[in-house]
Amino acid sequence: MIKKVILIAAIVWNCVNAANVNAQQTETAAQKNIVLQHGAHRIGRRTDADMAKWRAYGLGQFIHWGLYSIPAGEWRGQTYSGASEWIKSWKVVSATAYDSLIYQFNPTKFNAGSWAAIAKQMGVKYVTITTKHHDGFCLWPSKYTHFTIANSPYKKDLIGPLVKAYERQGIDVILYFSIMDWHNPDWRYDIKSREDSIAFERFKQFTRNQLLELLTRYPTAKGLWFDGTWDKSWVTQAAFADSLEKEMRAKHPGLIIGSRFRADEYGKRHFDSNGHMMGDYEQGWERKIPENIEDVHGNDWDCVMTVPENQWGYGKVWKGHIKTTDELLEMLAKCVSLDGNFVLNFGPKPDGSLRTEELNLAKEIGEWMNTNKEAIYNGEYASFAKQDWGYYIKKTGINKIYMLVFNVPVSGALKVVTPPHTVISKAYDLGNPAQNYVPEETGTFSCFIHLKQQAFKHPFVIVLETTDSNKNSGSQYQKAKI
Ligand code: FHN
Repeated sequence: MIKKVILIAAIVWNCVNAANVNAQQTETAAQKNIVLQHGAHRIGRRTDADMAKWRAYGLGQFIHWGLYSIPAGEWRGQTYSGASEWIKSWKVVSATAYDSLIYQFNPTKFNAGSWAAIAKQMGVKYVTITTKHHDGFCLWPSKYTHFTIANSPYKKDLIGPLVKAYERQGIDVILYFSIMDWHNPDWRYDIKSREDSIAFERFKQFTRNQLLELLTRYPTAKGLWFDGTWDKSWVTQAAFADSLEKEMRAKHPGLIIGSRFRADEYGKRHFDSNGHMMGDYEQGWERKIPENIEDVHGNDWDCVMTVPENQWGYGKVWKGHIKTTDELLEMLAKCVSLDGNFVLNFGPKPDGSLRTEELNLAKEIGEWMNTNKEAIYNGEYASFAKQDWGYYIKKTGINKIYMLVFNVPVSGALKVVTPPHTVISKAYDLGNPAQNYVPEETGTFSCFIHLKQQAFKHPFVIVLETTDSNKNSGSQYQKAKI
């Protein structure tokens, strides 16, 4: 039965993933005016300091760690495709066999300080850690279930040391929590009988207890990152989820919660039946990035990304295309240029060490960030017409525009079209400020920046210092009369 339910959940998950959440918004944005008790409680962005800090992060790290790191995508000598953290839902593994992995989980090489130092060197400003994934195994010693780290050979809390170590490095912590819980006998995919309903009521209380427990134990965490909220059982709990959200926010002022937590009374997730985003930022950008600023509808958002195609927990074999450092940097640049954050996933091994590929990526991203972080932190959408060479990022309060260059044209000439009344007063390399460029004017509000070399090993950043001007389109540049 449990297997069947898990399988259905897996199918639903795939469908949910396939559907573009953003399209959902466009559909509902016909500005209906449905009276909702449990829809969005705020229209537009949050304006407080906690959210401003979140918005400025730029780069984040995701950590998926749990029992699934032991089989790591393999069972009885066979390798399976699909995300390794979903192995319990596959036909090949029995629930008992999976849950018994708790007796093997002993991450003796785990060192919170060294994970945090790696993240710091990478330039990460926030980390999202799985406290409990869909399998229900808790990395903290929860009072409300035996299925926790306390009953593994390791015995000790993992979340506490991680929170401390990351915060010591100046990195904010967000706690990931899956509502869907394959271990809890009271969890249901759907509620079809009175028994289901009674069991699910118990499950709701269990969920509430665990969430309040997390906020009590780790009061410095900045937010909760919800997952596994697509099941029919949960999307019909609008009143309960809304009241729980209010309770959590009252307990933890400033708490940041994304759009995945709850549905409105019509079962709409992320965006309510009037098309307004629920929660503090849009969580629909999983392994995809918006194309343009219209796609984000003025909302805060972050993109969570895997290194291989779809693998969050540790998998012994990474199949398919493995993203390179430069590809990931381009994703980071694109996200920040469209007012979002970029969060890269890591799947630690069961012994607590990190795989070499991830260590190398962290190192290389960190090296690039070391030179170019000024263009990423606090970065915003720049209102400059997009060009094929890369992305513009601006910063509020200073007259600087950053050109993040990923594709150098064979001509070596980077086209820049400025918004009217913006003039470039200075242009130079962020990594080498002595390297100045004199833009060649090609129109009233356009120019070429001529690069001085043709070959580049890595993406780079050119800074444009700008001033306002009254320059108008008179003189030599005139529109064709057609
Ligand atoms: O099913 C999970 C998946 O395993 C992973 O945790 C990702 C991370 O965003 N979230 C779910 C799918 O949306």
